Amino acid sequence: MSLRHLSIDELVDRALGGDRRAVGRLLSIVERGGAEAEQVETRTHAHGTDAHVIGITGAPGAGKSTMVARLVAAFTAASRGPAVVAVDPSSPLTGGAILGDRVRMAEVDTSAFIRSVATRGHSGGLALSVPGSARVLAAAGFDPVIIETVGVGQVEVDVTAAADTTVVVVTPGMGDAVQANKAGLLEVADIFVVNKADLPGASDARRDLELMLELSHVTGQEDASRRPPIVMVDSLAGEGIDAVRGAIDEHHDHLVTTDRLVERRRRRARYEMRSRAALAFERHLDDQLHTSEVAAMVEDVLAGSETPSSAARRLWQPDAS
Ligand SMILES: Nc1nc2c(ncn2[C@@H]2O[C@H](COP(=O)(O)OP(=O)(O)OP(=O)(O)O)[C@@H](O)[C@H]2O)c(=O)[nH]1
Ligand SMILES: [Mg+2]
Repeated sequence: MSLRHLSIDELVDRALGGDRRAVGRLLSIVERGGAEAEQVETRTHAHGTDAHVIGITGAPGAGKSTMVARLVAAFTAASRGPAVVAVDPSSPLTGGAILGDRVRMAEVDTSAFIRSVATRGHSGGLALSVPGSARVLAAAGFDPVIIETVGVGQVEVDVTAAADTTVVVVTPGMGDAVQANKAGLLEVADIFVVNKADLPGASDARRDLELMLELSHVTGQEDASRRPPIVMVDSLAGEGIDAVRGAIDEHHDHLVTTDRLVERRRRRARYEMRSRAALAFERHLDDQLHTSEVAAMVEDVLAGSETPSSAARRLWQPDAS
């Protein structure tokens, strides 16, 4: 039966009841954004707020998907089981290679819900749609919700800001740990994974991370009461996956017992509100740029009768003189 004729309210009712196809449709709506996405949000945001949102990030090819496939299998289904949102820079459209190529779907807990979102063709909206998608999945009863993103650039850091627990994956060789540091991933990491620990140089990667953590400890991390653990993993063989799971659970307990979970979610809400307001304002500005008023301001700036700064101020504060 097709779900196309259903209203958003009906889709939400079905999704909350565990209908996976309805969940899929809602995710498509959230990914498109706009008024319908907001309607979905209104109906779902109060549900599933207990779900643990886990961000997994790292360089392209670090083995994130392979590890996530293993992790999904390791998470015993508490309710409807885990869900994954994979932000996939390489897939042309959704439905590209999602989980690691060598860990076959058959090995993965079939109760998991896997969603791939392509970054290609997205401009800024992705960082906003991913937290929304995570909320839909949580509302539908999936727990934990795992978000996989490539750890380069601002969008990815934005997306990891949507997580309760952030796992940063590095690999032996090529100064991965140093790169992670440069990309600002050291501060956001709650747990480090040295994946591909079967390859030479794994202990060097571990030592690099320890050194950098030592240094950043001096300059001060967000949560000084806790040093992020470093877990050695071979995702192909499935070694170390239980330890990653253990570290994730330990971090969740830490957040709960120290009241940091609510503080993190407060910060997240603030951040998401800011991102949404900024995007809406950018769109508003872009529309403005095509009006005759702005064309006249451009001429004034060119003629030297108005400075760019004062013209800009008139753009965002049209009522100010
Ligand atoms: N030797 C070894 N290879 C691994 C391990 N984990 C993953 N790989 C391989 O590394 C390659 C990349 O794995 P993916 O899981 O697709 O990596 P990814 O980080 O998800 O890649 P992107 O999503 O494209 O950034 C694949 O060929 C994997 O088989 C590991 O623990 N050891
Ligand atoms: Mg991947």
